Amino acid sequence: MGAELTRAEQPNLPVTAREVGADAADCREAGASIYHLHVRDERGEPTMDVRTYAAALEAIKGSSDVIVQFSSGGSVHDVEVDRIAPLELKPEMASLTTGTVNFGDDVFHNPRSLVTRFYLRMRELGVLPEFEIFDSGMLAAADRLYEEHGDGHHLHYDFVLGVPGGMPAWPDAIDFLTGHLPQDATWSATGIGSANLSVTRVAVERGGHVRTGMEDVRWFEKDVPVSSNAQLVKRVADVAREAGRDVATPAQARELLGL
Ligand code: KMH
Ligand code: ZN
Repeated sequence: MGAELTRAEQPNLPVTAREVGADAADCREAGASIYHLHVRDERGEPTMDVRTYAAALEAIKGSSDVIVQFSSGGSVHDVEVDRIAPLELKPEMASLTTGTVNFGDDVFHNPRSLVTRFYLRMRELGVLPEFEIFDSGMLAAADRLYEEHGDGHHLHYDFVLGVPGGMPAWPDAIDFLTGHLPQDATWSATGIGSANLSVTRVAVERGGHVRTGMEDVRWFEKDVPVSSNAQLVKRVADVAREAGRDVATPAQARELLGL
């Protein structure tokens, strides 16, 4: 998942601020309420450059009312000092992975000192973390972080299932993880790659929320490449409506998240 995808692999990936702003508006139209954001430089390479984040943020705010969630994970090659820097722009939310995990042949480094530092800075700046849970131990780590440093903010989690090295998209994984959530927490699930649709269905059935996007999914179905983020968002909205649920507006999502 994440910033590792290049435009060479996915020609429709939004790269410039203008493209990102237009993409956010399309996703909002399709039913998204939160926009998880990684940015890329003019060559399409992942970056944590603050000015690039600022330009993207401005473009999104100009085009829609979605909640903007910066990535604090960046790519597996980004270092701590760069990953924390964009938080100074005070997005409403930022992702926060609470432990280290193998990421295919790479390692996504999140030692406890980094996680604590990112968390404290987020709270100082009024940024709501979304705890990114790639494996069950990260849930316990998030609990400990909140016990030690929490200030009463709403707790929101995203279960990322199917990263090679993380928790697989086992059908019972969501039940296991949600069984260990604090009361009143909200959660979403993300199915990586071929697990995208099955994880979406389980999350919707269990009353959770869903995250999707081209950074996590390259194939819409067998031999059919994903054409846009909005295409994936629409599929989630369709699954929700078929199950008798509707999608939240950004205003409703802000209320749920205590923003
Ligand atoms: N690209 C991954 C190493 C996040 O945005 O916080 C991390 C990732 C999670 O995508
Ligand atoms: Zn990400």
